[in-house]
Amino acid sequence: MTVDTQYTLFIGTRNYSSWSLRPWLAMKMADIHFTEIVIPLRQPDTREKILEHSPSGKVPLLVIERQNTKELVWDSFAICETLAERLPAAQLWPEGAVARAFARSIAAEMHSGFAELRAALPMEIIARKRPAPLADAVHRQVNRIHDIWYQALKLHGGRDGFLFGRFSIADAFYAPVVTRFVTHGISLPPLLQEYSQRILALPAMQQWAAATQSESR
Ligand SMILES: N[C@@H](CCC(=O)N[C@@H](CS)C(=O)NCC(=O)O)C(=O)O
Repeated sequence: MTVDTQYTLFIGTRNYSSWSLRPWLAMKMADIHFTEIVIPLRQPDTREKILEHSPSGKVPLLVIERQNTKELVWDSFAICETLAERLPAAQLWPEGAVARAFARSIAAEMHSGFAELRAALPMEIIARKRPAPLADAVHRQVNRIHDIWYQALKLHGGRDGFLFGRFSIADAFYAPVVTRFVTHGISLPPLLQEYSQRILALPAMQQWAAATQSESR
């Protein structure tokens, strides 16, 4: 990593901002040093505050400053791809082409899909909800996530026990889902429960969860 490059990641309220968690976790796991700035969500001036920095009016936003240049990268997927491209040593995607294509596909599937699951089981890290019956579409999407995790772990998961062996952007994209399953009391089969525990036990995840406690809501 070049020492003269400075990274600033703008994120939303940690308890709710699943899109912010994804690149934040990827950066922590890759040991990329960055400054983080939290913009509280769900406030009357949230949009205005985000727009002071991010042209999309959304977080996350990564600001990359180097010498006299300042680049903006918004959107969780674009941020992760940009970091993977610029910092190959961080190995943010799996090494093998087949695993990498699979990892990209499932990260993109999460990024562009699962709307019903997202709406019915929102991320709310500190909450514990009573399990409720799931609508068919949500149930199908929970099952789809089971299939994705099973397939990745069986075909590509290795010694370190992440979806593609070592931690990758794919794990970062599914980390908010892990917390959603806990919050909403969605039970998992043993292999997936172990995977879920591994994600929750990451020091970075614990750091994120601890920080939600001191947030104003
Ligand atoms: N597709 C975008 C979605 C970003 C997004 O929806 N961010 C939410 C917070 S999680 C946001 O900024 N909302 C603006 C608001 O609440 O006013 C991404 O992947 O980064």
